[in-house]
Amino acid sequence: MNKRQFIKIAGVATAGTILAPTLTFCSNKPGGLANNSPLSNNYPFAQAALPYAYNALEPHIDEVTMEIHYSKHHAGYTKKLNEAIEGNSSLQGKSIEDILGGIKPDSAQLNLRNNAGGYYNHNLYWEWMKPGGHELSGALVDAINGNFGSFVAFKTQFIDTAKSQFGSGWTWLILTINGELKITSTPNQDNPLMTYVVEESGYPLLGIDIWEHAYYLKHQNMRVDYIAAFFELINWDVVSKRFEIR
Ligand code: MN3
Repeated sequence: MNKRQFIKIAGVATAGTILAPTLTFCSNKPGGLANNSPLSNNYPFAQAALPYAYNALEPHIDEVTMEIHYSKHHAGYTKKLNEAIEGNSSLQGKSIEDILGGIKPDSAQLNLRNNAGGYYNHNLYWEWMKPGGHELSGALVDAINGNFGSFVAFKTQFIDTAKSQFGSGWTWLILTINGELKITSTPNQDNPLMTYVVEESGYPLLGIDIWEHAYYLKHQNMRVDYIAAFFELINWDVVSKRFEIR
């Protein structure tokens, strides 16, 4: 099946006469999750359940980091996202993907941008990891080989991008509207679905949180050790399913 059939580009004219391509994906999956989570995908947004115990990713990611990351940081983004939408009826019926796709890069939307991104990115981040990881297989193998030359070349580029990101943010493997796989990075809690905001938009297949709160207790300044640890945990089954439903 042609993946492009699943990706439509719509020119969107707004009151501000801004014309920008908007990525439209045929996913009604809650919060971008690849499973059949019963979460509602619109306001009020609920934090995705952590699919394993806080200590399940030891020794790669420690229990205290996971507990603080999930119960403080992610819970905080979720709460603040709902507060940002509370008085905004135009956003209340929208999916999180539609909200992300409509965010404009102006200061009036900065709070929504930060918290919508933080909410969505972490829902995915927990799912992208699994104790013991999961082997890469299926159609994504060919796509990675075709786009990067080899899995080793992909991994090298992903690690180099993540370790050289300045400050807090995320490094992504995205599927572009042209059906290409690319590695990108975004600052803060920006997300590749934020078409108006990011340099290169696309559908996030995989992402790593490279905020220090994700690793500093265990790995301190050795971000590269955390990135290597993340690779031991990647649930490639989830990544592949995100690729295959596009
Ligand atoms: Mn985080």
